[in-house]
Amino acid sequence: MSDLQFYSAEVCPFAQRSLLALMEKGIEYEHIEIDLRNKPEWFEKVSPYSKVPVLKHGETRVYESSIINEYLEEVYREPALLPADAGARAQARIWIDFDNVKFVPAFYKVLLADDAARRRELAETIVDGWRFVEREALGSGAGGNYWLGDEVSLVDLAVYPHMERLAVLEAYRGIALPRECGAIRAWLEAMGERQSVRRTAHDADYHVKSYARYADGSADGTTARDMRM
Ligand SMILES: N[C@@H](CCC(=O)N[C@@H](CS)C(=O)NCC(=O)O)C(=O)O
Repeated sequence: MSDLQFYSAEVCPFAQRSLLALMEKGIEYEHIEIDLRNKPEWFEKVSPYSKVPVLKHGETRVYESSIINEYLEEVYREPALLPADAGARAQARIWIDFDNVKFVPAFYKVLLADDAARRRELAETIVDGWRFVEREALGSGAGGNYWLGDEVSLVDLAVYPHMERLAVLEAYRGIALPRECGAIRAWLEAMGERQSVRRTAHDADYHVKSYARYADGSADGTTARDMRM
């Protein structure tokens, strides 16, 4: 039995980020699936924020998907998912931060917002963010299939899960990737071919159904509460 336990939920894009890292590194782990609508009582002890993902490694407990991925990167060095050069590593972390701070909150808030003006403002933030990525990252002419070039990295694994869920934004809020974002589309295709993504991905219908309660305002979980703030 593995000394790594991973607490996950199939619907969760944050858990998917860390599943992708576990799979890309070929790490063996015990998968514990949590029903987020009906969390077991013991889960409060495992997860201080009452959220997935959580990783337990012997006596060590790590939560927050980006931090779990950094932990995996430090403990399981091969294959490396961050560049060796400190400057390039810093740039990778800037992109992960961009996703966490700019894109992901806007994704949830635009679904939860009931005010039309606020939705328009958040839609603009999302589309501007995509144009920024197209200009400064994927379409910047650096080359390679992935965010940082030829090798998949923690940036790809952090950003991909919410991008897999683009149909949710389109279905509920009419927000679509602009036509000129061809490099983002090519990146999504390249990601879709990876084994790790194939093993964790779901189709548009699944995602659209999963976010119905965000879009109709009835979501009452910890994530919805946090994102409403
Ligand atoms: N910032 C956290 C977010 C994790 C998160 O929001 N997980 C959701 C599922 S996608 C969750 O467990 N929510 C519990 C709830 O809504 O009650 C991370 O990156 O790990």
